[in-house]
Amino acid sequence: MARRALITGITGQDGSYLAEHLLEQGYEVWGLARGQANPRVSRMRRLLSDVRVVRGDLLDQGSLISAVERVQPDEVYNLGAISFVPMSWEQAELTAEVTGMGVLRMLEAIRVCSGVSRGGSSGPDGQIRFYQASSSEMFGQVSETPQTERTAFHPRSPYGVAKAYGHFLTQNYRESYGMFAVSGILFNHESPRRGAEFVTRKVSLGVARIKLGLATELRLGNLEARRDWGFAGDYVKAMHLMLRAAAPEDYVIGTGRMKSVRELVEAAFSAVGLDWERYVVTDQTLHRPAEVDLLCADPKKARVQLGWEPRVSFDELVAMMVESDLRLLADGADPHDDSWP
Ligand code: NAP
Ligand code: G4F
Repeated sequence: MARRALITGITGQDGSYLAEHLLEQGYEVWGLARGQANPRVSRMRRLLSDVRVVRGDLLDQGSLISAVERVQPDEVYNLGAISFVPMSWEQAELTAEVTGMGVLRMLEAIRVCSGVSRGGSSGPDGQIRFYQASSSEMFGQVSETPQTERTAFHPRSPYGVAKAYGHFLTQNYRESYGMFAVSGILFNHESPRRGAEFVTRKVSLGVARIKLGLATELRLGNLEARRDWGFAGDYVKAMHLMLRAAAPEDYVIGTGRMKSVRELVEAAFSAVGLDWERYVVTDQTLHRPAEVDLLCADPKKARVQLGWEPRVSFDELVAMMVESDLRLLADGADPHDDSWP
């Protein structure tokens, strides 16, 4: 019988790539979707017609219990979150509820539905395996570079704090109840399906608009921040490998290479033969109350234990995103609502 996966955050970037990957592996894939008329559900259904949808919300414990009871999953991937860091200062309580407490509600739904009590559960094969989408934002003001599974957390945003809560809680349910519950500490990963609010997509869309004569400038915040950027399609494979591993462990997932926002901008403009300095305007209002200056993964454990390695390079990723946005805009699509290549 096919394995069954339940994915929260199915309408997001990672949910779409993970669903594609699991369908290719022969899984029956269910996506948890919220809202009575969420337009992102229709967008997801157009791309992924084989995904089955179950209604639920990370703010609503009962809905998660009902979803787990209905789907009877072998694996649950908790990707749902308020994931945009600046929004977490504006709506800190909502971020804590969805990104932090949502993890507790999902773990409780699994615990209650599997009848797991303290001191261990019925054994590894009867268990629902749980993946938590932890984030390199938990490292925040980093104490060492590169960051490993053992690097201390010093989150710099309400989002990072909420993710740290979810991370420790996942570890705690593993230790308290013997659950197969793991966290992937993923560094920034991007794609043509990335939300337009994140810097890589903002840049690829901005470059495409300028190239097509639809805009004359691109306003950005801190150009000196450095990130370890990879391709989302590579990273979802690591999530799956973590849940198929022999033992439940946490892993850092990234490329091990850092680039600045300035280098990102240079690469994106040069992909269409333009000089970025003629178009980019820096805007103080886009700077953050507390910045994470540099994030760089040490993904050695994932390479050695899971056999996972990123395939798409930074330059390939930037070119892929710019080309995709050029096509999208040339076709007249509006990247803010209905456009997933
Ligand atoms: P994304 O595109 O922003 O997707 C977020 C998803 O969360 C959407 O499907 C959204 O659904 C869902 N969601 C929001 N509020 C919800 C609620 N109350 N109940 C249920 N679902 C809710 O994020 P992503 O880039 O795919 O990232 C996936 C996960 O990985 C997130 O947890 C993120 O924090 C984490 N992460 C991402 C990165 C990265 O670089 N991409 C790195 C590290 C960790 P709606 O359509 O209903 O809004
Ligand atoms: O693309 P960003 O908004 O991503 P950020 O804050 O690193 O968060 C992403 O990655 C995390 C993993 O580390 C995830 F957990 C999280 O969910 C999300 O997916 O910003 C990247 C950098 C920041 O330093 C920001 O200050 O780009 C800088 N930046 C400069 N100008 C900008 C802009 N970011 C945005 N969004 N918009 C700008 O105009």
